[in-house]
Amino acid sequence: MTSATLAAIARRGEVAVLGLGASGVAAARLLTSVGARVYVSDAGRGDRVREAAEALRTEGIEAEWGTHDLERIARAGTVVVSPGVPPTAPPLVTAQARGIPVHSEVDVALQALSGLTYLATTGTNGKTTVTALIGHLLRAVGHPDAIEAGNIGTPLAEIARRAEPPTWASLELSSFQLHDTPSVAPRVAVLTNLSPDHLDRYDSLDAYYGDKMRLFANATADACRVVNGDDAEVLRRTAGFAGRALRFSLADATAAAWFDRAGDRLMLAGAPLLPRAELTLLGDHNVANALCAALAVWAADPAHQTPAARTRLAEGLRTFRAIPHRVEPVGEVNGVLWVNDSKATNVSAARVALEGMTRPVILLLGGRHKGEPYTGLLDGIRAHGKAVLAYGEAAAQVVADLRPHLPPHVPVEQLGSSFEDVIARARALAAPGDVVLLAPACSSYDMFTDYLHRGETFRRLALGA
Ligand code: UMA
Repeated sequence: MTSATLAAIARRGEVAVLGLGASGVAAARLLTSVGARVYVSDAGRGDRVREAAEALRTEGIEAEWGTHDLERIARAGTVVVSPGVPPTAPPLVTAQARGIPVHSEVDVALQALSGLTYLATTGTNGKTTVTALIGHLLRAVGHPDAIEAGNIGTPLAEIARRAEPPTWASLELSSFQLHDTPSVAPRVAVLTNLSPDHLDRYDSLDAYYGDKMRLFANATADACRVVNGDDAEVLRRTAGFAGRALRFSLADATAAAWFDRAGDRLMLAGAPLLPRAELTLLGDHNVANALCAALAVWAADPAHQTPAARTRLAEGLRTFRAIPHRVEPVGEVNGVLWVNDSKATNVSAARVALEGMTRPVILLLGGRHKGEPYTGLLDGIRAHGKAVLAYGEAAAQVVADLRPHLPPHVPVEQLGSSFEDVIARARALAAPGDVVLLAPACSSYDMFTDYLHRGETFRRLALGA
């Protein structure tokens, strides 16, 4: 689709935008700016939704909260959906029954940004870090206006309203967004990995992976994809798509980008790119993220493959810092490194963080239990653990799952719901050379507003502020 179809959407009648979160608000404003008649609704009743509706109303956009007017939506020419609205939601069921075209906010924005060259990243884990890395590397190789958008935080529709939109972008696309983005056609499509997730929304793993695969739906012979060569599921599912396939790998020297462990360096296109020690990110998973992003940017344009561009790519990797709350080293105090992975809200994310540690770990585990057993962390704790501090609502469950399986020299201590006490105990246990890792494997809602609040609190207390 081209930007002409945005005008076509406007002509087709009222556009029903679903959701008053960041995406819905940005889509409503973008569509209004191209002359569409817009009706935005959100079933939520909270202050955030009400305030968003009121803000749009002051701009002359019809917005309603606490309900979706299904009769009105049934008469719409187009429905534009926010990623958090599941396909089973009544307005989407209505749209489907009436044959009304449904587009994601990203799809609408892409149609407005016909001059944009973009790399798009999806996958179960690591996609936010890879998206941020790609944006940083694009700027490093000579696109100073390159931006990051999509699931990473800034809706693409917000970018599309800029008077001078960027010419390059790094987009993070979730499976929810890809579900309704038929026009997606990135310069480079990136798939970090595949593992089970979001099974509260999808009927099956196949349906979840199927939405991820929509990233490649428009791939032609001159398309390019960068995929994880160490992930059999990724290789199997992407094998049939047209275009050039480039792999990154932590072990395979035949991959286009790979980690030469013996030489302790990152390799790109047959030559050394950067010594591992010069990448400040912790853990093998971050080496994979760096290889993936460097390869994607390298592949995106022949101009990124010159010796000068290669030097800038390496410099970009060197200057990239961890994204807050994602295996983020917040500081070293008296020889103890404090690492904030507050975003690790499930067992698999916590396991990746734990396995990336190279020092003895005091692991802070707990919060609101989400139903998964913590036994999935046992191997990582056996390999790296010095102690586990279980806290919050999940504390008793953490102890029950872990303590019977760990040797006595790796204690699992149960604490309460004072995060100050948790940090004080970690400080008492830690010796120079240790790491205190917050990788809670739980949601934060028992003690904090959200994972950001939890991570900020950890940072403040860790640094003794
Ligand atoms: N709603 C209805 N009717 C329904 C169901 C929901 O009106 O039947 C409403 C909700 O009340 C809510 C709105 O619809 O107000 C949905 O908003 P949203 O959840 O899509 O929130 P946005 O603020 O638009 O944020 C979305 C992404 N959120 C989700 O995918 C859940 C953000 O990703 C993204 O940063 C943002 O667009 C900008 O592109 C967040 C996320 O958690 C970070 N993503 C998931 C993840 O990473 O695992 C996929």
